[in-house]
Amino acid sequence: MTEKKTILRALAGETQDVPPIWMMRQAGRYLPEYRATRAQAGDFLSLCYNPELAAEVTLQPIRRYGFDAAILFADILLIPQALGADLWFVTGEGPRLSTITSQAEVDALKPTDAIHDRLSPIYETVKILARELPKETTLIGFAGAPWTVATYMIAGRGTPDQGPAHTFKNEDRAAFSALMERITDATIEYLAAQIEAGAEVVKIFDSWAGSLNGADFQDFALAPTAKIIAALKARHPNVPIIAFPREAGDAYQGFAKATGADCVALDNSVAPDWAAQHVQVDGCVQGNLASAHMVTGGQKLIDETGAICRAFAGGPHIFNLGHGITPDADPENVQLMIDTVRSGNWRS
Ligand code: 1CP
Repeated sequence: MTEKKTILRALAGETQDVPPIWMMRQAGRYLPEYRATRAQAGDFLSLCYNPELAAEVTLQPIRRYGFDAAILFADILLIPQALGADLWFVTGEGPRLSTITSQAEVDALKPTDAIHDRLSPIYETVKILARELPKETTLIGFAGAPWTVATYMIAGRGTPDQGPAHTFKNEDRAAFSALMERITDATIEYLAAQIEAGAEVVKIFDSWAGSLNGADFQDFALAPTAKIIAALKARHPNVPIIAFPREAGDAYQGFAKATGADCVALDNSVAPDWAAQHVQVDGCVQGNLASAHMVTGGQKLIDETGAICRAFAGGPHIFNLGHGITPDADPENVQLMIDTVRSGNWRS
């Protein structure tokens, strides 16, 4: 056995008796200690840009649960802000941004080099975490994938169907492609800086990949992710990368090979047995318990957690939810999920 951390072993392709575990949005509103620190910071963005407090909320779920990985506390919408978009959060509603709907607005964005002016506190958070995390815990940095980030920059908010982004893509392909390129370049520099500050793994969140089909999926979900991964691998060949093309469906198959990702994160619309056969054959997978179980708990949580562990037991697997935990989740259900995974009682 190597000394390597459990998450890094899974990402290197090792099959383990018990899969390592962490949870999307593990630092978040379901935790009373998170709500207290967020109140101390004043608001969500002030929390993101305060390295001491952002490191504190990143560490809270590690202290409480001993997850195998910590994910940097920040947000995918900090890149638009670093590129010059206005960004604010409306309490109870979500993010709002100035919109982009023309080539002139794309041209007015700040140059890629300028992003670090805004984002340097995030690198400071990473440095604190690299120092303070327990030796066995892996530090994950992240960014949004270009398509998902573009959907927010174009619409100025979250949308149920990413309608404004599809309209812009279909009506002004040149300006849309220019925007995608600007985000892609900025994301490469942002993730490289996180790695240089101490992130051991990075994850690319394409939350709205599922709204792209056919050639659009190839051009705007797969290709930009492949470009980011190639650029990062050229500079940091030993840093593993997790890609999350959420709700990609059949297009999960082959995604790791086509993009160079070391691991593909699965949402809970994917059947674990199908994914073991068609996705895990190419390497590590992460996922994919429905986050609703963190609200409802009980025997159903235990059964579903076990079924996922069994389905992926023949290959490299990192246990996680299929999407972020929600604010109405019960912290005790998170403990039940972890205990179920680590007990190994799910083995038949
Ligand atoms: O009120 C609060 O405290 C803010 C809630 C919150 C949190 C905890 C937001 C606002 N962002 C975050 C942190 C965050 N966001 C992390 C930190 C690390 C962790 O997982 O613990 C990460 C990785 C994200 C990523 C993120 N932000 C995504 C991709 C993943 C996903 O959930 O699909 C997306 C789409 C966002 C945008 C965003 N930020 C916040 C909200 C409420 C949203 C979604 C808005 C919408 O679509 O309407």
